[in-house]
Amino acid sequence: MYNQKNMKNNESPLFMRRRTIIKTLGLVATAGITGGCDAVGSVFGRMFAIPPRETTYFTPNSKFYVVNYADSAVSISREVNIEQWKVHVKGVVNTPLSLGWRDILNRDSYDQVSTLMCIDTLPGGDSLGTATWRGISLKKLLQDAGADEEAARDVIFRGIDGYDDSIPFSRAMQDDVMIAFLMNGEKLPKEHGFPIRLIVPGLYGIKNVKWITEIEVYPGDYLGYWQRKGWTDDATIKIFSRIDSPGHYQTLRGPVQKFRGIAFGGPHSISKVELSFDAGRTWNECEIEPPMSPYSWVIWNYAWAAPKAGKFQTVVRAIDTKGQLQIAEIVRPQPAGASGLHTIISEIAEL
Ligand SMILES: Nc1nc2c(c(=O)[nH]1)N[C@H]1C(S)=C(S)[C@@H](COP(=O)(O)O)O[C@H]1N2
Ligand SMILES: [Mo]
Repeated sequence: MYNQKNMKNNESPLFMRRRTIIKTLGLVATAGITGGCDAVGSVFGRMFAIPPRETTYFTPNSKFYVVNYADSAVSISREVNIEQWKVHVKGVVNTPLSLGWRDILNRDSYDQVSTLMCIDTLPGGDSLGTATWRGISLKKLLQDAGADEEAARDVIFRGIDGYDDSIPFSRAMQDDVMIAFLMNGEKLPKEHGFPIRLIVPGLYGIKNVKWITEIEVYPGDYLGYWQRKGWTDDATIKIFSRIDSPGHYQTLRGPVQKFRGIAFGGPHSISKVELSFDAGRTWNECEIEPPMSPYSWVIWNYAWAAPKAGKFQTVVRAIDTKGQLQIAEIVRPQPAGASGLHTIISEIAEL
C-alpha cells in the first residue's frame, strides 16, 4: 500500500476501493515507494503475473469505476424521487432558479466524450473511464440565473449525500463544463449520480460532483469535502499512461509482440507515447490512434521484435500537446494526484 502514515484515518477518495486495488495491482506500487525504485522512477516489483487488460475507446457503464466518500451515498441516491427532485441555483445571482427533471430535459443539451479519473489512481491503475456524456451547459445555466460576474469567485456543487466541491467561476464559465444526465446513452446510473452530475474535463474526479441538488455561486474561495481533509483544490489531472497488454509477467512467445494501452493528458490531449524495454534507457515511439475527443484518453500500439528471449523491464510514458512529459518521480496520490511510470516485466520465453 501507499505510505499512509500522514493520512488522517486513512481517508482518501479511493479508500473504499483499496482492497480492489490490491487485488488488481498487487504490490506493483509498493516496491517503488518503500525502496527499490529505479532511476526512471518506475513502478514495479510484483512477483506474480497480472493478466492483460482490454483496451477500449469507451468504458461500458457496468464496468465504470465508482468512488464515493461515504458508504451510504448510493443508497441515499436510490431514494431520489424524480417527480419531487429539484436542483437549486443560488448565491450571488440575480435570479435564483429551481429546476426539476423536466426543466433539465427541456434545455438544450449536447454530447461530449470525456475521461473521468479519480485522484487516487495509482500508476497503471484502473480508476478511470471514458464515456459519452450528454448534458446541459453550466455556463448557460449560470447566465440564466444572472450570476454576478464581479462578485463570483467559485461555484459550489452539493450532492444529495452531503458531498461538496467547487470549481473557480472562470472555469465554470467555459463551454466544456457540463451538467450531465446521460452516460453512454443511458440515464445516468444511480451510482454515477442520477439524476445529474458535474463533468469538468481535465480535473480529477473529486470535482465531478454527483447527485447535485445545489449550485451556489460563491463570492470567496470555497474548500470542499476533500480540500477540508488536505487534498488539492486545483485538481488538475497529471499525465497518465498504462500498458494494458501484454500483462505483467505474461509468458510471451514469437518474434513480434503487440503492446497496447491508453494515455491520458487531463486538460491537454496526448501528442506522443513512448515505450522502453530497458527500464527507461532507450525509448521507442508508439503509434497513437486518433482520440474520440480532446478530453478523452488515446489508445496507443507498438509492435516489438524482442532481440532475444528473457525478461525486459517495460516502461510507458506520454507527452501532452503542450510538450509536457509525464512525471516519472513516484509520488503518492495525496494531496494532488500520483505520478510515476507504469512498468511491467515482459517475459519472452522464446522468439
Ligand atoms: N456527491 C458525490 N459526488 C462525488 C463523490 C462523492 O462521494 N459524492 N466522489 C467523487 C470522486 S472522488 C470521484 S473519483 C468521482 C467518481 O465518479 P464515478 O463514481 O461516477 O466514477 O465522483 C466524485 N463525485
Ligand atoms: Mo476520486
